[in-house]
Amino acid sequence: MIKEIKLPEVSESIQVGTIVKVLVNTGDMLEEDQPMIELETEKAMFEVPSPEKGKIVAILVKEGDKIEVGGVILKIDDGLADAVSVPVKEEKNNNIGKNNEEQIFLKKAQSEIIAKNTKLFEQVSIPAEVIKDDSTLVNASPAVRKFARELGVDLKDVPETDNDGRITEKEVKNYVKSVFETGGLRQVNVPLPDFSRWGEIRKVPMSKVRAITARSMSYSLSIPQVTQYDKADITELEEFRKKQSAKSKSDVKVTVTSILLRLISSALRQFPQFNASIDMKNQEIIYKDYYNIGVAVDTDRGLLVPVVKDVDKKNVIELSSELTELAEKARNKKLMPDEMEGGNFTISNLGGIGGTGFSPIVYSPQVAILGVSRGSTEAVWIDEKFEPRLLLPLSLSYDHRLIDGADAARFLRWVCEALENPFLI
Ligand code: CAO
Repeated sequence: MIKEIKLPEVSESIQVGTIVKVLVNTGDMLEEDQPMIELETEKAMFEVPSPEKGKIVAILVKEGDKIEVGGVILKIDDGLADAVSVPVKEEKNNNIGKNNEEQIFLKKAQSEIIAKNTKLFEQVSIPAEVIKDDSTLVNASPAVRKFARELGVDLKDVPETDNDGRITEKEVKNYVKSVFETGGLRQVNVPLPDFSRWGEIRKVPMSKVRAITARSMSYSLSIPQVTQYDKADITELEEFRKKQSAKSKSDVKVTVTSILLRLISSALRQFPQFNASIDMKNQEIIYKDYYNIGVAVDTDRGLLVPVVKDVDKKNVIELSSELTELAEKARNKKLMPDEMEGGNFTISNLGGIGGTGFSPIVYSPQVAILGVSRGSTEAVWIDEKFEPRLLLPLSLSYDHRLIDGADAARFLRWVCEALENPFLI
């Protein structure tokens, strides 16, 4: 029987994505859970596994296509029944558009998408091909679109508040007002000079991860923030960590970052304003009674921040193992959007690479982030003489609208003292 394999819902907040790579070919035997495509969305890039097995008889998408949740990715023959009723010619390659049947499937899939969108977004004219720009998925009248364009507002950013399914001029105005009230600035697209005047250049399209990072960093840096620096003496901690790792029967390596995760969750409990968000519109501070911490992971696609959930309920070994798994998933494009959501605080450890200090950018709406640089041996004046001690440079950036400098100094000192007393861990 011929079956359509559709894009499943991967996260409530994701409705559309771009196909980065098609990982299968027509004629392949597709196994259950085998990755079919690599999908890039506003939140993450990940592989989409097949929910069923069967022989691939048609692939309806190609690299660069946009696809909505429910859109058909490919068709399989599960070999069970009805196979005779749908004659399917075997494909020699996955060249879209060359085979008549595929063209029919493609047309059908496109018209399904268009019909769905036309119904949902009556005022929007969707191009008669696969959707090119996801801002067209926002339901708004041409007048509101023009108004938003004139203000430099991306309609995707405007929250729809009166639940009638359409963005109104009032909602655009309220959004602009809130952007100013929260201190967030829109990024201005300053025209660039013609760099080719001075030599050869290459233009490469920005990846989704880079585009999202650029947008979220610009917004986050518009928040008034300050960085507090300190150093923790981790001489004893390192000895303890090495002993623990040597003693450990499992493959799990206790790392500086996993120890910090555990300590930071305790610090957040001690200093609740660091585990909060600020709501300028409603003039409220939202304190969170759960402890989810993001960890910046360096991948070949750029910075990704998976979130370790309920850190306070896990020990250092469990945290080490979960962090290793999340970092691997991030590097292997296996991280799902919900694994990057819900963080209250972020740790960015660049110490494995090097550096003596840096000021991380608060990942708004979080209010603080801890930067960790490379630990190194320094001469410290102790009991009337210099002693070689291993010092770990820490930098805490914080949202100064909610956190005062003295609070930040106390928070960071608390973390340093906890690191200096490893028996507490
Ligand atoms: N000082 C000195 N050495 C450090 C260190 C530090 N601050 N942090 C880690 N190291 C060492 C570890 O001890 C380990 O050495 P050994 O192999 O001898 O034990 C080595 O560096 C590698 O550590 P790791 O990377 O395996 O483990 P981790 O848990 O400390 O870090 C992770 C995990 C995911 C944070 C890290 O791999 C990573 O991706 N860091 C980059 C984060 C980043 O890009 N931040 C920038 C964000 S802003 O653009």
